[in-house]
Amino acid sequence: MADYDIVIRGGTVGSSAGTFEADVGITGDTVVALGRNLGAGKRNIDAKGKLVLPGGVDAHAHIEQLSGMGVMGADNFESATGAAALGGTTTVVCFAAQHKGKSLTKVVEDYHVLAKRGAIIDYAMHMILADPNARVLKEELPALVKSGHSSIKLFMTYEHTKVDDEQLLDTLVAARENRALVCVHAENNGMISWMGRRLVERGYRDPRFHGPHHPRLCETEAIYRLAAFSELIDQPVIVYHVSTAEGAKVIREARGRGVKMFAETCTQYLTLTVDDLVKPGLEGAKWVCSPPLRLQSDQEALWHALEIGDLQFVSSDHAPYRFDATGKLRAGPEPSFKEIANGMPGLELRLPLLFDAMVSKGRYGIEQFVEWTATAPARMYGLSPRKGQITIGSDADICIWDPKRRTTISDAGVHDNTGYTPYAGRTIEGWPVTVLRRGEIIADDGKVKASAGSGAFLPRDPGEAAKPTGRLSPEFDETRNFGAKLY
Ligand code: DUC
Ligand code: ZN
Ligand code: ZN
Repeated sequence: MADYDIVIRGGTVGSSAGTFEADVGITGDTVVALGRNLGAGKRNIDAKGKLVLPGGVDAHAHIEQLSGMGVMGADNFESATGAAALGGTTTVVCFAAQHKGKSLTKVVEDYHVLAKRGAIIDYAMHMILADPNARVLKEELPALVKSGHSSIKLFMTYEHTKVDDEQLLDTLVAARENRALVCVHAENNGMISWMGRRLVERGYRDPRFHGPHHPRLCETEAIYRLAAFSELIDQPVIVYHVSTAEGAKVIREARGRGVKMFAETCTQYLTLTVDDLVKPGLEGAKWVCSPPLRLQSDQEALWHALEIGDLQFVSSDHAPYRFDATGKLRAGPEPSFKEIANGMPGLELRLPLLFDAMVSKGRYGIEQFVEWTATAPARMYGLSPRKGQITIGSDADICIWDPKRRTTISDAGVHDNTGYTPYAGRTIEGWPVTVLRRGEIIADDGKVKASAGSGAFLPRDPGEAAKPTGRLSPEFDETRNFGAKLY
């Protein structure tokens, strides 16, 4: 009689607290034992010389979704989450995206149909609100948060999805009342559109002008404004994809004065620079994302901000567009940088690239890698302890890493639907060779082993992060003293 369904034997288990030698016993979909010389498993996986790490949690990926520029991404749930599994990610938080005039409830329902049909890894959903009117906030939002969609995403830029300051404030109040987190793409829309117009009017159309199109100050200003709004309403916020040293500094200052502001950066802002946009012809379009890629010195500042806790985790911002008329070149064969779809693929390579940059290059330990790519995002978004760690009672979402395996990245070697990777030609060390999701092997040695639709929806209670501080700004106290109530 076997004691467990699966035992992963002899590996080095990694957690955000450190590493230890242990076998991992799995029964059904759950981790039930951690210890030396565990009893028999129906299946035994030899992990000697390997790392046994929690499956990655990617909390920011655009899948089968119409973008803020009105472009459909290249991936469906099956292609995106199959690629994610091959790269060691077992949980994704993607976006049910409302566009103006649409019912949020219907958007979420429709998105569930797509996810249920295609997902190979487990998934939760943020709700993008492009039209946060009173009906949406009062009549639709409360039930949607209760049914496990406990985070809202807002854009401060992009034509189809941007909200103005008052809409942002209204949404922060509604989030506070319903105990939901608010995640924000923070860039100043006016600066971007003014800069874009001036550049194109003067004939500067090449992809390399996408850098100056989004001046660094557009991030600094928007994060500062968002922090002020968050402070006024006392509503926690998460700043998405911080790209600059100055952006990280504004977050540090806001946190220093007690604002409950959290933040992520993304793989590309740690591993690519604005020089990658400089390529012959339109090739640079593959590196157009927003915020744009920045400088080497920003990479250093972002690592430092992660180290000291001003940023808490690293996502992919997977936003795949093919290099053809369905995606990057949808505006015709000679688009200006303004018309190029924004985004790059990232779900599959987020963990291998970060493992290489952090662990293989000796810059950080396994504990930081696990914390920033799995444990922290799971905790932040109310998925802990089920996801993001290997502990007794957690889902058996596990990657067995060969820390020495060297891989040269190529367009042909990646598995999503984009048709290229911005990282082609790089050789990296460390790869997740076998990946389990809820006790089932879903990827092994470069092959997806699970079927489309086997991923499960993860309803989320809001985590601790979504709790307001309770420190109301003076205006609200003052109005209360007059017997008035603003919210
Ligand atoms: N930025 C991107 O580059 N792509 C998706 C959306 C975003 O904000
Ligand atoms: Zn964004
Ligand atoms: Zn995004």
